[in-house]
Amino acid sequence: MKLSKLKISTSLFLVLAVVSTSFAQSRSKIDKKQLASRVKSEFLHAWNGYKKYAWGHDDLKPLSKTYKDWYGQTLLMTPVDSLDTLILLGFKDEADATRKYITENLSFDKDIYVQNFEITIRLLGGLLSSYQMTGDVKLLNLAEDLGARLLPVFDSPTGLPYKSVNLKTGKTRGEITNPAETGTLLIEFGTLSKLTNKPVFYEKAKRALVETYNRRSSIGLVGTNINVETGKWTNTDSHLSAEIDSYYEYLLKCAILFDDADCRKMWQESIRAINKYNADEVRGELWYGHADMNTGKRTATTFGALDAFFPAVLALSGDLDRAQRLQDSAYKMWTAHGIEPEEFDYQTMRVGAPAYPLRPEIVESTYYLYQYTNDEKYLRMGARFFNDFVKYCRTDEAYAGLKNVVTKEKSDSMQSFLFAETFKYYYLLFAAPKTLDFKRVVFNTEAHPIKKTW
Ligand code: DMJ
Repeated sequence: MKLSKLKISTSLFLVLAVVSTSFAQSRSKIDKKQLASRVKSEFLHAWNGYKKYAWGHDDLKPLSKTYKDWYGQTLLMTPVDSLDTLILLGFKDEADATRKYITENLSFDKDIYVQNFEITIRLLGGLLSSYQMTGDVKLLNLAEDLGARLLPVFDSPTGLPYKSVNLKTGKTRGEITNPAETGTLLIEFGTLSKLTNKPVFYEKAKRALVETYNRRSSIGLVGTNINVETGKWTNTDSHLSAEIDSYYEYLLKCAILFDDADCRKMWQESIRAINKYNADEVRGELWYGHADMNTGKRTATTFGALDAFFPAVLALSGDLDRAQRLQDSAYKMWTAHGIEPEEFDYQTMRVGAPAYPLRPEIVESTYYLYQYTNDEKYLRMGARFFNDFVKYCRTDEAYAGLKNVVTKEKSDSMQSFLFAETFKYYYLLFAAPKTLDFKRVVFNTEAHPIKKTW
């Protein structure tokens, strides 16, 4: 119907005027400088809350304004995870004071069982990238001490790592694990190896990655859970979500960081299977769902906040087309409720698991896509995410995750990846390119940038 034939009432005219103005506004040039400075002040808001109520402990509990230590004693999770972000955001005095506090107070000589994966990506990764940025050799010494204490995890009959290790005794436990925990170690252990000239770190973590890959099914997929003593899968659901996600990420990133031809081949074989069995077209949109690792049969049409890392990995692999299409889908997931849920059924567009624990993945992918395309669309997308994030997750003295993205009820949790990743990726998206040379680093899965200095 031609517009001229419409009898436009005054109110319809007003609606059209408003819509066209907001459309024009959304197309107006994004003020990167102003956004970068807002990210910095929001970072400080959260950081000051951590300092006021939880300094020296692992995490702040933002609603009860107290702290949480993961294992009863502190491992300085938030300070170590945050240090390279403090440096990148230009908070020099805070960074110096935090680095000093870490080197004077952090000790791994503790009789506690820790989860190898989390400690590797947050602490080992954080210490290594901060060492590279500052040249403070005490950080490298801490990393080496930690790496040596974690090494017993690999002493299983298969070479797949146990889930936990006692930092003092070296005793291990947890034989049921998953590809994310067996395969997200090589960036950190490999870098430690290169920086200390000790091959053992590279060899053990590489073997764990290869042993995971070797147990893929005949159609090339891995499952969710595996027993490190028998090497048998205990859950055959295959997807890009929790417990598998960063295994795929490290196949590609280790190929790049270490020029490792085995990793490149494992990535190429894996992405072929993922694009065949996990990729799903719904309403003309690209999503990645769940499939049985042996039959390839679709088991669930769910995607979520964690899966939103995949556009970044696709872009890094050179597949910009799929990366952009998947990012458009992730944007739909976010805008369905103004913030993304942990689990989302892309077939019905309904929320499965409703929490939002301040995750960074969707921002990470926005940053990568902006780096590769220079398209303002990704700045606008990032600005939308950031505004929603501030609106719903900011508290009077810090930031809090959400229990439910529909009701926006908050949870008493502010994990260290808020500083390590979420704020870092928001800042890097809007900051001047000289802040960090994207092409010269590989980010570990906790957003700690590693430079190839070897
Ligand atoms: C982080 O610890 C890492 O990004 C990990 O790979 C997945 N989970 C959190 C962030 O969501």
